Amino acid sequence: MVSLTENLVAPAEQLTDASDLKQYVQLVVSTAPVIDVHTHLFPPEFDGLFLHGIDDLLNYHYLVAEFFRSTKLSHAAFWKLTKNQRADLVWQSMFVDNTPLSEAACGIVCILEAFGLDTRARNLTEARAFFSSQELHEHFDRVMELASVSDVVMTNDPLNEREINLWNRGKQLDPRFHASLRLDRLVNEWPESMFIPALRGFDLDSKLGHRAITGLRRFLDECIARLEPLYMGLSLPPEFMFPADDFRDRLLREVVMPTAREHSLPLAVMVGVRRGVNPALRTAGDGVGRADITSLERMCADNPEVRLLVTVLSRENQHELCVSARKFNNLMPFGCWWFVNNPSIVAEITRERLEMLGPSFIPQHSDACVLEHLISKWSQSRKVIAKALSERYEQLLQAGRSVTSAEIRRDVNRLFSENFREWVGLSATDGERN
Ligand code: RAT
Ligand code: ZN
Repeated sequence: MVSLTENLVAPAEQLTDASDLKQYVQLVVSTAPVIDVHTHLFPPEFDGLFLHGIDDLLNYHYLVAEFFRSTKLSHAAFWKLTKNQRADLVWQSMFVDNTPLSEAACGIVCILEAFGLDTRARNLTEARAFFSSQELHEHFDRVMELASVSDVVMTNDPLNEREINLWNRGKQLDPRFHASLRLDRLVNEWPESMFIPALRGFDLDSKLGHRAITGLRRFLDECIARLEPLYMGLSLPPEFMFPADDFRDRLLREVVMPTAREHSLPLAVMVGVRRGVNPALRTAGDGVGRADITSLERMCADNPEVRLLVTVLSRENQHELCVSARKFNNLMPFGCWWFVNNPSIVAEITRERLEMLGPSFIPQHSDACVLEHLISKWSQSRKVIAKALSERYEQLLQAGRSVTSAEIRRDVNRLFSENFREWVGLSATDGERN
């Protein structure tokens, strides 16, 4: 990982030439270590959950959704195939019979290229041989290095028995991995969620009586003690309202927010996903809807001592979110999520955030599901962020203020790491929470 302190330009040197400035910003942004604040990755020791290699990459739901636009195969027939058979089909259709023009497809090309593999291969023989010959831990280190990712935040579902069993094995976690406690099922699916085995023994009742609330608080306390998450997380549908007369509202007010306050744990809210729009697509079947940002504002106003990390899925909500962040300094916008993680939209969102919030936001997360996504997603994001940032510095220059190389590095460090570290209380030296 190239250090940002590397003395390529003297720290106090003012960059007064627009093309030097652009080049320097590009260099700094392309190499700066980044904390990936929201992923679906697991460390290699989480057997079965650690996804990597060409077959997992080609089974990524972003690609699967697109594959069905160019095939006559039925969904049912596709899901009957093995993972490798599905990967073969996706490759043939999207990379051999068609040009991989989409962002998700182009990402695969970027990954193959990073490892010197044939991006025009007729089949997956070479790629499979390469990935299966890699020692997992070495490969993991290499990917982190190539992507210049210093830390990865996982998405950990405390109701997922398989995952909890892995945590219970008590293995030492790679210090670059951090947990986040995902509360979707608990909060969005009550009262059905009370029957999930992980919640047995917590004295629950469907109406959420006093004992149930105490039981759920105890459950979260225990999860926090075991996983030491950096934040709690929740995705929400576009129709989410706050306040509301429903179980979700009570769970938020009586369980989640008090837990956030007691443990000084931020809450990440990800708003605008319509789950299961086309169930036949399985994990690829979710859609998007425009959310009510005033509900988020009311959450911020009612809980001034809770730090919220917020991302919204609809392009139409992005500008409103910037305005809300200007009103509530307990709201930290983060990332360009899922359907808005496309260069054209990332460029637009990053520009408006820089214009409206300066360096006080978290520009991107990868949402990587498969290890090597870190390479493709960060490579693309860095290009777009560098461009947006250069434009701001150029504006400054034209307005009459040059910047120094040290200032550029400071800004990038803040955007890529420090804003998150400060928000969640993660120290830079030892990976420990403050
Ligand atoms: O972007 C994605 O991978 C989605 O499928 C979701 O996982 C989403 O990011 C989420 O965290 O709910
Ligand atoms: Zn996600």
